[in-house]
Amino acid sequence: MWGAVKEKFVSITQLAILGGAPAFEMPLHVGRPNIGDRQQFMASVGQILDNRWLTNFGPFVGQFERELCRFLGVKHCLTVCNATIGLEIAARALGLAGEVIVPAFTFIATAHSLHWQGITPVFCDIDPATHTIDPAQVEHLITPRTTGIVGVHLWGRPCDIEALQEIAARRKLKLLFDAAHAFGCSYRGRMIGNFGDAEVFSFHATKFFNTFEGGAIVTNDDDLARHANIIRDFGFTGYDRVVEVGTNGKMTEVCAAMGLTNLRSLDDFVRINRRNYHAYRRELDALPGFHLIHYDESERGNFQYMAVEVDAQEAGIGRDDLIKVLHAEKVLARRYFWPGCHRMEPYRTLYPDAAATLPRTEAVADRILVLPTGSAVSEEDIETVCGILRVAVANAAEVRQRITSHG
Ligand code: T4K
Repeated sequence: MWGAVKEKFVSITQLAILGGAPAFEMPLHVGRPNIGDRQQFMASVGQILDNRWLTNFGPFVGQFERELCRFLGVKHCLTVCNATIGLEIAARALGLAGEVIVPAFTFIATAHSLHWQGITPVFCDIDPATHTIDPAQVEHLITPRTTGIVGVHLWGRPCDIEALQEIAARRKLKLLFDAAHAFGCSYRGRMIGNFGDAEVFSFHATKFFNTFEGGAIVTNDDDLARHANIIRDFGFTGYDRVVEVGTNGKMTEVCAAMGLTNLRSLDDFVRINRRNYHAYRRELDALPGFHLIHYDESERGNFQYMAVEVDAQEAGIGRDDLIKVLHAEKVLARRYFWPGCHRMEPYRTLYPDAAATLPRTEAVADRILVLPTGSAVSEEDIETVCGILRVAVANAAEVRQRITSHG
């Protein structure tokens, strides 16, 4: 058997999907926000109100950007209102146009940030071992219209950066990284943020490090930083002087204050995520058909996504049925990033045959299950979640039958 089953979950009849009471009273979310020292944050809010300086590059944004540069060891950091706008600004500042190669297995914002500005995202398959863009296929997708590659450090695990840099340099393409998941992670001992032409982080509420909404474009390229800075501020270079099309990408002071507060607790957030990751490993590694993603612990990581691939053959029950079982227990597990960008509009209509060229994306998207973690999730919660999964797997046929008969 697979270790001790939690007392509540010794028998199939206790599952909520079979009529039992839900395991949790309140929903257990995949990524509740981590929140640092409230007093420090509230004091900063008071300071902002006293300053009467709420946005437009105030002192909190300035300090936050300087601290991020120091933490990451990068020359330039431009905070933004969210990572989607950050990707749009970075793409425009880099002069991306025509076609840009992106993984299909990512959050839709990666593709939309390009399509929004008339750039064609060309979907590339992933390496099934890392879930990141496959450099070998990138090479095959390059055409005379290709201007760049956008790699995504999915789950905070870096892309094959060296291979992508080599291709980009040889084929004279721009290389941008969507580092939405990878704040606080390193690649070969160097912090993510230092690679490609630029990298973009997300500080959304659901990320392990948040500024409510927010993000940052980071780069070591002076000209690119200067250009992105102008685009972030409507195209202004001074009072009454606009030199190009820009947008409003600014971060507010209150978001920067949240960032400064949460930076102080960053190590705690990582420690808790790492503890949770190992708790899941202990509970699920021996469960048939459950393949947890691995984090390379010789590098810095944030452990913020607890992603599992479920092999329906080995487990006797598929990912979608397990989601139903978990949701009935108020465990709101997710299927990030099913069904893949190529199966969402407008790409689904534009490229109806894309799935045939993305077999590994398709396979992983059909198996992926993302479980709750973060500072709102305790080891006891994890034991309960894993107890539910064990009972569902041990009684797979009956659970499947119940789900089928109840639609
Ligand atoms: N690139 C990649 C690879 C990304 O994953 C993302 C965003 C981006 C780019 C774009 O970054 P941003 O423009 O967002 O900065 C969420 C987030 O909205 C999104 O930021 C994130 N990736 C994506 C993976 O997940 P949803 O639609 O799944 O979020 P939602 O509202 O269902 O929330 C997720 C969970 O968190 C729920 O279980 C509820 C809980 N929650 C949520 C919020 C907002 C809370 O407990 N408190 C909260 O305040 O997209």
